[in-house]
Amino acid sequence: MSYEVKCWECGRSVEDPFLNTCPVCGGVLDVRMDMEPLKELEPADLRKRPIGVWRYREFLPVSGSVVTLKEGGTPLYPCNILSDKFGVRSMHVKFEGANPTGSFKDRGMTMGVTKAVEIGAKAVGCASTGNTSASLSAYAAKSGLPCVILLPDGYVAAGKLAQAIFYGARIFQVDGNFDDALRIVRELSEEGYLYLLNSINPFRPEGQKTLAFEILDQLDYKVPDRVILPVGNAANIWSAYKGFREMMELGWIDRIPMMTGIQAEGSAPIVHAFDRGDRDFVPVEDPETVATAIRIGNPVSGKKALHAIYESGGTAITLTDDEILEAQRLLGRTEGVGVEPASAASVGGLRKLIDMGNADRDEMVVRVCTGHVLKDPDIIIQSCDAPVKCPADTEAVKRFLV
Ligand code: AN7
Repeated sequence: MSYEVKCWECGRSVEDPFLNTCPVCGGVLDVRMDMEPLKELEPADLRKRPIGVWRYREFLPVSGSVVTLKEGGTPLYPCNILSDKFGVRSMHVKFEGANPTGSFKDRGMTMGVTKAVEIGAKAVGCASTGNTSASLSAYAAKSGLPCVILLPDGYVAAGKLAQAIFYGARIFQVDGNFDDALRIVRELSEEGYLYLLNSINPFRPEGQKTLAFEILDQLDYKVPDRVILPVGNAANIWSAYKGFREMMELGWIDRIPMMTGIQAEGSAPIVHAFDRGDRDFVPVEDPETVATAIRIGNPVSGKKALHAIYESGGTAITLTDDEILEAQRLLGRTEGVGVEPASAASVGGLRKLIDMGNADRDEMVVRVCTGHVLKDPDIIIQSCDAPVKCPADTEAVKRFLV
């Protein structure tokens, strides 16, 4: 395993592992694995190990021991009832809610916290709409590193906040939104208070790219036509694209799925840029959506995400909050898969793309559902029918049943 960290904008090599932007041009960084040694591998070699992030360890920039909670290896559910309903040929859900802390963030954190330990970080930290903090606090606990978390006060779902508190992180609820919290934690990291583990950290997407590896592995290297993901800070769609690219470089696949990003209408800088045909985006000042996970106006990986969408021939669209919540219930009530609102965006997104005539019914589609329904119990209680209150009496219950 050998790799280089390079500026994604100007191409300069960056040696200092504590940096998360280019010291010369300020661009975002990117890890480039040396693909040559990987050419000796075959998919069958990897399959000797259990499925999960570390099945693909030769693709990851780490050589020593790892901080792991056995992340990844999440189910890829065929959704036959829903695909019939939508009238599409084939549709799967990659259920990332089945990760150790209930979201896809664990793929990045096993990698990122492993790196933090390797380079001798004294503390780790992040800003978060919730899932990043839930994940980092668990991996920090496992590694023994202190953990500092900044959250937008009042906009983090109860399950996620409870997790971060539970695992023992030091938590600050900032009087501002996610973008404010990220600005502060970036300054703290520049001043040496902590090793930053937001997705601007170049190592985190390396862990997250295993999402693409697993999708291919689980489909026996048959390439889906389209992969749909919710987009917030925009690292996950980039990471998945990167995973597909690496498999193509090795010749294990011959094309990349159309990377399709879904944002909430009130929080959609990437979709606006895509609609204009731009490769850069204008931040949204006051992002708003019921899907608090993706309530982000200034996505740090926004340019990378746009690159992934354009280069793969994909697309980006918005959903309203009502469409998101409807899709969430639909997935739960037809397929038995419980996801949080942000994740449901990928489900509602497909229906809308078909209605708009932007997706072919003949496509083989994988929708990535990034987080578990239990992350945000309040939204379920608000958006679904309330249970019936009744006396402790069989006859009374029977009357309600008819
Ligand atoms: C369930 O936790 O940004 O586009 O701070 O929790 O890679 O940011 C969460 C994002 C999608 C968006 N689905 O992924 C955070 C945070 C869920 C999420 C996203 C998030 P990116």
